[in-house]
Amino acid sequence: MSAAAVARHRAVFVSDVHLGSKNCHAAELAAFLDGLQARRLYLVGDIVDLWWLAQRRAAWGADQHRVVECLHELARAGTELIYVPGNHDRPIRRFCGLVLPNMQVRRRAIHVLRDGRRLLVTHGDDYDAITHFGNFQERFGDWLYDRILAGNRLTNLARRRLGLRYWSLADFLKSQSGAAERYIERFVHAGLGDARRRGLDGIVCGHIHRAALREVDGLVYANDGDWVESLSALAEDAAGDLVLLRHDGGELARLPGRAPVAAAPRLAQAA
Ligand SMILES: [Mn+2]
Repeated sequence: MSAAAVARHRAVFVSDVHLGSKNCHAAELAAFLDGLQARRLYLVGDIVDLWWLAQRRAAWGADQHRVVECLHELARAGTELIYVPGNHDRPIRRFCGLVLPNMQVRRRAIHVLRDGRRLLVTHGDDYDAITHFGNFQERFGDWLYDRILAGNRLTNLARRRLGLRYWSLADFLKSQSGAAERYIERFVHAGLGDARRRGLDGIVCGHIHRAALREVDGLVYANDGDWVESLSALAEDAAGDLVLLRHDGGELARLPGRAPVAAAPRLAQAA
């Protein structure tokens, strides 16, 4: 029996790694992946930061190599890798539908929990259009973010002149407190609305660099966080509980799985 078949976790979700950017904690991620036993590993977008890799300042050394190696090792050990690209690795969306042994690229996925509930797995940038409104500062921040993500050379030049090494949405949100909370709530509800419209029981996403695990109106909202600041991942353990994990294995939050629905009593056979 392969290691993955007797895994501790039914599934693990990781996003917003930003591999290639100076802000990625690649060593911690490699250590986390090294000890991982999972049947399935979802890479929920912004895994490789292609915007950074396109620049000479890209950070790519032994730790970054080790992350890629760990992913290969997991696939070899039988873990099924499902890559759902985000906005920093958007070009990889061209490969959506690609299925390799133990590796798939999907625009979005559905994860079925042990208790049968089905969760939408998507990066979350699809909700930008819904969440991006509000006061001027928010709009300016979003505009700046989009320009940077778009790799606009003039913006990058301006950014360098201003001494901004990396414009972080998380930092921006923190600097806004009240606006940040409103932004996050809009994001949560946009995601949950999408899941509900698809007839699903919740969502697993990333993108906003805010780890979270909670139930809202009977739906699951899980954000696996990032490897820039929170260094967190989401897991469904062997018992079917959802767990928000810190890189060192510490537990940030837990949402117990539901008792499986009892089989409906058999109807008496007509005589
Ligand atoms: Mn993103």
